[in-house]
Amino acid sequence: MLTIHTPDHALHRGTSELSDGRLRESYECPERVENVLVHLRRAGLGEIVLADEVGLDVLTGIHSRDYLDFLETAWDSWAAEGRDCDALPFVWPGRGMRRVRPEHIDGQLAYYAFDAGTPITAGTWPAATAAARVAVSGATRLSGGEPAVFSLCRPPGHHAASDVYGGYCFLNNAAAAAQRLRETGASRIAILDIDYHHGNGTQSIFYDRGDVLFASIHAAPEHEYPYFSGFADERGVGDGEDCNLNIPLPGRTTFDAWAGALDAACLRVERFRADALVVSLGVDTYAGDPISDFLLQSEDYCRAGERIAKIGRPTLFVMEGGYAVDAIGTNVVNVLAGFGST
Ligand code: Q9C
Ligand code: ZN
Repeated sequence: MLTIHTPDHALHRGTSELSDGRLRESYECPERVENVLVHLRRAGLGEIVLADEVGLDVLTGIHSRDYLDFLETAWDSWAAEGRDCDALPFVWPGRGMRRVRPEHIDGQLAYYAFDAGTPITAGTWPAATAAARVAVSGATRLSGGEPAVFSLCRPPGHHAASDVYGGYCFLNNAAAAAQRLRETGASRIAILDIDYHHGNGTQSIFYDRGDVLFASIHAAPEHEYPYFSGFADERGVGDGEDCNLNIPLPGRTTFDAWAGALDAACLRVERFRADALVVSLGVDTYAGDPISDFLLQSEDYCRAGERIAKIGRPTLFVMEGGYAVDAIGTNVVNVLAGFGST
């Protein structure tokens, strides 16, 4: 399997996310990617290359112009207030208040963010655009005939919607890849999201589209972040009706139950007869993950990869979550090796 990455991810290192009532350094850290690269090289899974110099016009197909402009300039606006710490929102438009875009940076952070756990730093925009380039490069390689590609994106993307950021995500890498595949000849794309958290951003971007299926297995939102998205009755609207599948699972879910849900999601993907498959690959379902509550073991990820391979489509894996830094590489390599073994 071909892996695509960039060193520019390291430009983004959050030092303050709000977690359990305190500010702490972000769980979503550069060491995650370094650990994945160590294990990919050790496993000899295939070529590892840098992202191509692809343009990012595709982003305007999935994000609004005002949102992209905000992200690009947010750090400068923040720094212009004399602040040198990470930028976080501290207020939100609650029920009954007006959702009008404020002029002050503090108001804009509140307008575009949906949590206080996603710090913007001086390097966030260059890192996020580099991650999008890693994803779009992967899509381009897939269109060019490569059967399977791993885009080692960081920061992750699946919580980012058209004009909303959160959950450590700014630009939706998987959505950008899917959009790119659509623009380069594919008629139907399936996105399979196996991150522990619901991919609310990806769901939202494609919710009214019938050309992109979104299928996700994740922790039930009654009890887990992002709390306000990911319920089983969210099935798409308009042209996108029945092109959205959510399979929420309870806390402490083990591999047996999770594998049953994966099979159901894969069956739906197979029935969609997509030209290509994008997998939002989070390994925060791991039992040792510090912020998650599923019980998958490292060996289980091989079986997950095997099941995904059975779908039998050109496949782009896009890195999402996974915060057990010492195990993330093993778990990712196991998915990719399981995929390649069949
Ligand atoms: N006490 C992804 O996996 N909540 N994002 C953290 C820590 C945010 C996860 C709470 C989780 C976001 C891409
Ligand atoms: Zn996650």
